[in-house]
Amino acid sequence: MSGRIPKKRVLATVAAVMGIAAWQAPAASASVPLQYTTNRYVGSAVAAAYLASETDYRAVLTREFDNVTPENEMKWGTIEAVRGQYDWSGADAIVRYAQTHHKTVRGHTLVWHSQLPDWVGALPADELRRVLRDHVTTEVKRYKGKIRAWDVVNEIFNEDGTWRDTVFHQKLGEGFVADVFRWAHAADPHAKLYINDYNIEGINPKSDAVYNLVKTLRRQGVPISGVGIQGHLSIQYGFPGQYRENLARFAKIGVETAVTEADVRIPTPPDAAKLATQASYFGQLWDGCHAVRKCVEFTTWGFTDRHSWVPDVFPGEGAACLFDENLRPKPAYFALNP
Ligand code: 9MR
Repeated sequence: MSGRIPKKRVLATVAAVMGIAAWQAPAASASVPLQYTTNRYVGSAVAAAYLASETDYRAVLTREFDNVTPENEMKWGTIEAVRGQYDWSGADAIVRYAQTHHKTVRGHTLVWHSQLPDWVGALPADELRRVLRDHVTTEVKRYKGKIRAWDVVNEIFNEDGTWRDTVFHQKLGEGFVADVFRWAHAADPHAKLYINDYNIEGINPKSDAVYNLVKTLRRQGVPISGVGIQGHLSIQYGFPGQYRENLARFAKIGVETAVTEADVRIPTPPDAAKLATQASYFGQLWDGCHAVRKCVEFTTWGFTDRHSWVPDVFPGEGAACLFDENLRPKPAYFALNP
């Protein structure tokens, strides 16, 4: 993340030059928004609907973060649910918001087995390949110059490191990955291009598979710039082992890393002890990213417990975000911004 000066340091320097006493955070209330405390991009997933309808949601997002990731608006199932009928409205609204507020955008996601329209899955191999090339090219070109980084392929491996059985893998073979990176690069040569997955925070068979694939693709000259580590954690399962070592090994082979979807779910109801454990997990994710060269971004999967995918998918768990339902910062927030 060369070239970016920590904004907190800039503020301190300005204060020093002006003869103002060094800035001090009041106890338990950080008055410097998170985005100004770090030289990493700090982002959140965002939903266009809430951005339009909830003033307080929009205000906290604008204040705290300098990157946004559309939570669902750029997925194939959203933009082309019916073949040939495009709906860019949500994606356009988020990109417009980002441009107006000088925030970067992480595009999410071009190729994913989930939220994939049925018509795509039904195509024969040769047509699927053509349609996939069109899809990647059309979407990347539409936002050319406006997306800092794309999650090009999402969740292509199983937990044991074998390839996930998707229509793309079944019909096109492993080569579809190199193809989509090349098409995306041709459509926007300046965008960073990532592979993204969950349960690859630590060193394990799945992160080994990502590591080996990235090494191979780099050797073949495929334009892949980074690895997105989603960071969906639960306080029930312990913090992933060898997280920093994992980030470091990717840096060593020349690719960026980003924490792309961090949240830490807890069995509900939350209490002080659970929130403290959650804060420690968030802190470890954040600190590890800051400790490793080339970990350039820390993005959370939503910022408020008011809107989170967790309770829908994990009944009995929730409260996974940095801010509570009323947009009050939780202990986890103060672990990142003391
Ligand atoms: O948060 C997203 C939720 O609103 C959608 O219903 C869901 C669809 O599968 O996708 C969620 O986001 C996922 C992301 O796109 C990829 N990594 C896992 C995220 C949580 O499921």
